[in-house]
Amino acid sequence: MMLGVRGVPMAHLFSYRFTSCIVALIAIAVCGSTVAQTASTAVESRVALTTVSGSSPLQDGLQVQAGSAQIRITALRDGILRVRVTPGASLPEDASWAVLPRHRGNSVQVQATQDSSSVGFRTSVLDVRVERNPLRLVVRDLAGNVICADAVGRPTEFSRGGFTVSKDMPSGEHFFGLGDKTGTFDRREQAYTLWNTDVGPQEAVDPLYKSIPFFLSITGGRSYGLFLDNTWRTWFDFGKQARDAYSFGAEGGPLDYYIIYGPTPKQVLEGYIYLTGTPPLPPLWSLGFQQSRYSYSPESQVREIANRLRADKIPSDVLYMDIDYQDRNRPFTVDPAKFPGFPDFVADLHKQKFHLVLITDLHIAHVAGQGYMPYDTGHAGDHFVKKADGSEFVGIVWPGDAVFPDFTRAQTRDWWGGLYAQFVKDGVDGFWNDMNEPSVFDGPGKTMPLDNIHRIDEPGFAKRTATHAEIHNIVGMENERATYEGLLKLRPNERPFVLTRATYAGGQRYGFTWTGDNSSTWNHLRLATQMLLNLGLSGISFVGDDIGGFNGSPPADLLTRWIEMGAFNPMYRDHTTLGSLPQEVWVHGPEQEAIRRRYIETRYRMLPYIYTLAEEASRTGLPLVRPIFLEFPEVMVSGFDGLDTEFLLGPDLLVAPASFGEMMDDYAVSYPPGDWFDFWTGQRMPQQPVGPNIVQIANSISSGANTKFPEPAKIHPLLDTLPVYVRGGSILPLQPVIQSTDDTPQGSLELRVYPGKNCNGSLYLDDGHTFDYQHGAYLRQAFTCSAQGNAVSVDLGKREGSYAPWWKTIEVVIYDWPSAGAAASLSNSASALNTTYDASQHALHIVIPDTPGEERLQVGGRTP
Ligand code: MIG
Repeated sequence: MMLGVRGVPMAHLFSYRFTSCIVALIAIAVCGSTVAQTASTAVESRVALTTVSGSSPLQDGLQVQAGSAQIRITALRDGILRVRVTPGASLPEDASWAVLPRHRGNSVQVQATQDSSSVGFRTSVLDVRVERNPLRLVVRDLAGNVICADAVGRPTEFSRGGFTVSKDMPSGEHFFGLGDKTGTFDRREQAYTLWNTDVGPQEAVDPLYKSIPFFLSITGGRSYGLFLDNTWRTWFDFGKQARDAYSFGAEGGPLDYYIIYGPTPKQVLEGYIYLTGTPPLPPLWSLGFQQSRYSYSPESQVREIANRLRADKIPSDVLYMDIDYQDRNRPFTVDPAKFPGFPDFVADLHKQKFHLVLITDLHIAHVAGQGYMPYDTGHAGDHFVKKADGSEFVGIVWPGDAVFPDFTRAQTRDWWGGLYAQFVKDGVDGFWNDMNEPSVFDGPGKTMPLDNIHRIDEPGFAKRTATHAEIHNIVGMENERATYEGLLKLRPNERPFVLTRATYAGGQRYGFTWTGDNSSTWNHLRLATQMLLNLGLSGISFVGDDIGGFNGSPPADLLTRWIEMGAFNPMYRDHTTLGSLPQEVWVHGPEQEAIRRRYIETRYRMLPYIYTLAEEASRTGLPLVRPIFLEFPEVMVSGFDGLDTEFLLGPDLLVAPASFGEMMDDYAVSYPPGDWFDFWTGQRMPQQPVGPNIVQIANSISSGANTKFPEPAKIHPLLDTLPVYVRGGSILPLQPVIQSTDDTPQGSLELRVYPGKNCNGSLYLDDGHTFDYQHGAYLRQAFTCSAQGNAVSVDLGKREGSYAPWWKTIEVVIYDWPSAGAAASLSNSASALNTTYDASQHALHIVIPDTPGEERLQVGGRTP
């Protein structure tokens, strides 16, 4: 067998030509005329890895021979294994678009093990064995629990240039991740294809815009992650075909995967982020409310929207302009008739404290000799993707005939980044990279031909050409990267804001993504939650969905509910399609608008908490919206209940909408372990059973016991209330309402203290848009609280960093306070403090002077 690029069998590079004929495993020659030219390299038999024929220990792992095939298993960290398998003699090129080079090169020493039936090694947390016959890779923890094991009777197999790997799937195993797929939250019993695709509003369509070949597996109290670092068309089948095994594979490219051990889901995610990187800290304004539509145009319409947002006192930060601001849909132009005096217009928006985001699609209009700079310079610099015959590939998209930058070349990304110079000069704040699957209206499968030629010219990679089949899934990510890096160059001390539709594993390093073209239906609102959660579990923290739905026009109640939900999502953007009804906050009249305004105001009140989460994400990669099991892994031990509508914003806020928002039925909230308080009323929620879980029911049935499970308290759905709860033991920083993040809040910083176990909170602040925080210009402070007898004390930690706060006073609000009686004092001063009591909220308010040093607030008299 002859190997082509990156160890890919040559046959595969042409295999797309065979899609219309049935390819027999060995007898490829039945497939018709194109075979002749490849037959000399294509006749390739199936290779299955069935028995170990030799092995040699490595400092950091193990190399195994299985006939002609090789397996190399190495430990990057004690809990992260890399598994590379090749059907031939040598491993493919060791390069990756996803994994950070400095971490891919990491290794730990292992201790070799072997016995008559297996050969393997141990790290400080894992026991790795390759069973000799039949060959199976089995990974256990040191207590002997199987973490991840090749499926019995289903050997790893190469055929037709691709491969299939199968793993055992215990009955209690659940799967998450793979980005924002439609369908259920848990991926079990579903199968998915990863192939970036521009698709419409269907509810269960697959594949979608992104390819993130990483999933998180949870079985009871143990979890691990598996990341298949392969950019080709890949697939995952979590027990749809087989009852007791899951499998994954690709149609080409290297078999190169990572097993990331937990045992908690958070540890798995931390390991995946270690491999693929953290997101940048976004500008604060990008966490404000964003108003978009396809398309606000001309200029007067954008101004009307801006004026109305301010007149109606809808706090808001961002306006978007979609493709119609452009001249004949040509990227990097502005239609001079619709937007005369563009820089003045941008300056006016800034005066109103708005930030402007422009769409800039990757398809460059194919217009030679018309003075269209992006085409002229791109063509002169040879920056466009080629057809197999070497000529510039032209496909039809919005501008008509278009060409496509070859983002796998560093110099092309540089050139692309430079295209933003004029917009940056005009003061445009952020950019939106759409259509980058890439979408090509007249191309096969609505993209470009798979034998189109990309050129890889990138540190860490061999300089070579690659087919579109190999590069397709990373076009979106490299497009966003080119934009991000270009903006950094143009404005070195401004944090770029980039929003992309398509991406690959590691795409979090360059900015935001959204879930694409959803619809204005209740089901799409429901779907959004699991899609955002799974994106977060796939390493992408900064995510959003089109609030109100893209396709169609939402009825009043649906838009209101969606705006309520969006207040608790990372990105908060109202967006809709061409020709739909107006979808701004004020449509449907003042009553609906009042509810919506209250949620947007709440969002702005919560910004200190949300921004603190954003900064945490930039260091850890932890998502802002989290499934309950991420913070409370113990809930998975008693059996996953399929809950897919509740979620946490950070560690402390539980959002609990009805499963089906259009239904009027009362419903029960499942509270995670511990105490919970109503965010709106301050009431402590009665300790209540979470509803019988399946294990409990099964036990009671099998024991013949006539157990009566206590009825959980029910919530009656009300349009103006989205149920939100706060963890007892949290301290939330809030601020007064502002109309834009450009405003300085007036008044006190508010610290809401909810006494309880493990009571803590923190606050991060900086100027919100530059990189000065990297040189000390930030503010960080940690808080704890404790309750002893009838007293509560709140400890404010020593403040870190040199950034000056906007507040002079801090209003501490202690919840769960039973009556007005209280005596409060600060450890650094002898005088008693005034307190006020809010009986309806059971909350005691105490205003203290701002203090950068350590300080303890002591409050006594907590008697019923
Ligand atoms: O084919 O730019 O998902 O958000 O408004 C439609 C117009 C192209 C698709 C994006 C959508 C955007 C729209 N775009």
